[in-house]
Amino acid sequence: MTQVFVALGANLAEPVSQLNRACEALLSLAAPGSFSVSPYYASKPMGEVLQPDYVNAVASFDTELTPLALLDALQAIEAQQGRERLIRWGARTLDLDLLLYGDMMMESERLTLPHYGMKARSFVLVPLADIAPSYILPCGTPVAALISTSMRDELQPLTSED
Ligand code: PH2
Ligand code: MG
Ligand code: MG
Repeated sequence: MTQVFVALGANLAEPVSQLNRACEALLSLAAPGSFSVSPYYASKPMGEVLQPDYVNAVASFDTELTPLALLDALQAIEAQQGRERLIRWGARTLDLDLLLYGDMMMESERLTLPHYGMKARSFVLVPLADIAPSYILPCGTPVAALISTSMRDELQPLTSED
């Protein structure tokens, strides 16, 4: 059994509902009692593409799936929720990025672990630290050490009324 972290992001077709649905689907991949998800945050789009704001969160669970089987399962959930791969870094109904698979480090055509961009993204680090405050990345760096005040300022926590 391995603890994994998955980043969730959506900016089309009622993003909060997309994340709620995705959590239901992720729960079905998780060992009983192991699933947790961070609060949801609104965040400005990173990158050059003009697009709506995102809703982002991070989930964690234990699974018996191998990294590639888990990647397949994540992509199947994206597809179920209407994901179309049109423009790189463009708007999407649901993006599920595998951030961490235990301490595994790997680089292959389909999958890089840890996720290549995670150490610089507020919308990944802040929710990750919400659910795993003392987590130490496979490179030895504590997640908390990568979070600056300005990163927190980039994110707007959503309340249940949003
Ligand atoms: N995902 C992208 C591109 N830009 N910006 C934010 N704020 N959140 C995302 O999840 C995001 C993004 C491509 O995966
Ligand atoms: Mg992705
Ligand atoms: Mg992504």
